[in-house]
Amino acid sequence: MARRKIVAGNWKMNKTPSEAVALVNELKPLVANEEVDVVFCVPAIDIIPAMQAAEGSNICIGAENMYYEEKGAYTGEIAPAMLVDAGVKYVIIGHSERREYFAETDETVNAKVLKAFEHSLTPIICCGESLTQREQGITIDWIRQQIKIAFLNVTADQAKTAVVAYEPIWAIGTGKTATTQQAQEVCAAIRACIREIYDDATAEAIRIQYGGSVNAKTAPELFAQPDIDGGLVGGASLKAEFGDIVNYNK
Ligand code: G2H
Repeated sequence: MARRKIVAGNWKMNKTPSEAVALVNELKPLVANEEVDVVFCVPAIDIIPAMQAAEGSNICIGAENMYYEEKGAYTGEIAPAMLVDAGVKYVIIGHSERREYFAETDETVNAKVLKAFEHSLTPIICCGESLTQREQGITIDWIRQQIKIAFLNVTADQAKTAVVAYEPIWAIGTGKTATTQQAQEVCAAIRACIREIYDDATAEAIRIQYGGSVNAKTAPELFAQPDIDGGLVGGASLKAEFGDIVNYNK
């Protein structure tokens, strides 16, 4: 069965609540592609107003992060139950910016992935290599390690519903997109790794996105690759261009 494409915006630390409402209203008519799952992952404070603005559209509002504990004395953190109560379905986990600036590790990523599944949230699990790692020729080994740890103790049924985002760190916000071949090669290796951990059915069901300076020009070829099931889009998700990315097939 063909996998349904998923195109997610990652707004990062951009847009106040009122700006979020304005952006959702602007993009709503532009992203109305019923053949694609469209997700806007927004800052926590924007979730509720963005969700209200998106009502009645095909836009699903997601979160950019969550904590792996249920509740308690964790000042500044967002609990999974808070996201669920707000109506969130998707949550980005382990973005390279979280790993770099907020000390997230493969182990905390795994804890968050398990907690997300416990709450029936769909994790968008990020992985990616640095430029040095690519130049050293260890990209695939590195990604396989990230995937194996992220999926520790995750069941096959859970893994089937997960989304993995392959984001080469050197391509994030730099304007350098990985070539289509580079992106497809790593996404195929991720699927092969999932096949090794689980089975064919899980590998065929899981959705793998490419992320890293995706734009309206690069999206059609990237999304046409056999192992790329959509994109995680940063900069270009904050403007009308996101509509063209979502409508890559039109
Ligand atoms: C990679 C991506 C979104 P950008 O971080 O996750 O951002 O498209 O700006 O490179």
